[in-house]
Amino acid sequence: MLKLYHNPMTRSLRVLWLLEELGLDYSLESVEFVPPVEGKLFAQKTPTGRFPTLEDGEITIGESGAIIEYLIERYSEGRLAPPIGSPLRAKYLQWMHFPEGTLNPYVNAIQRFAPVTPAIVAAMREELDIAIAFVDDELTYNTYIVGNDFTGADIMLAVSLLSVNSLGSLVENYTNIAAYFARLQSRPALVKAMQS
Ligand SMILES: N[C@@H](CCC(=O)N[C@@H](CS)C(=O)NCC(=O)O)C(=O)O
Repeated sequence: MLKLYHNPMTRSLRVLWLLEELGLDYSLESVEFVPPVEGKLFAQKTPTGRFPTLEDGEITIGESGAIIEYLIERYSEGRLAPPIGSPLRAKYLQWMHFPEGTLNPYVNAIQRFAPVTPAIVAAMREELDIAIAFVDDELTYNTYIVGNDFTGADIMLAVSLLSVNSLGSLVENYTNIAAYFARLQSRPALVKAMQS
């Protein structure tokens, strides 16, 4: 049985969204988010100390990207990812890892250091803006981030873009991203995940 330790304000939204997209049976344990104290990370009340955490029988797994890849590999029956070895696979992997590898480090740093180091934060915002423009450009000709089909990489990216959005008016500034958000928000699986 799949069990997700969930808090709606966190990256566990990614996993919940995917569980809904795949139509899997799962149980949800809603867990309160404890604001991290300096030097005390991994203190959330989940088996890994962070969100998201998924249990699948004997298996316990953290890291949202790893969980998305694991669930798709194990349960999607070929959906939501280009097959291994296919031409689109490299692009899929790039966009699967871009959100946590490139976007979120800026978001985390801006949120953490905004009150104390405005000059550094301003520089990071500029760099983040360049990364966002790169995403917007990629969406010029594509319906989804890897091409015409919705994949797990969209789940990874969209939730990072929501975090970026919480820092400013991203959607208004980037028309391709705004249209992409509108397309994603019409997906019943996301609507359901956002209600939990
Ligand atoms: N790269 C990790 C980041 C996990 C993460 O930072 N989770 C946050 C909530 S979105 C958290 O649990 N923070 C509390 C902590 O790290 O102690 C992922 O994608 O799962």
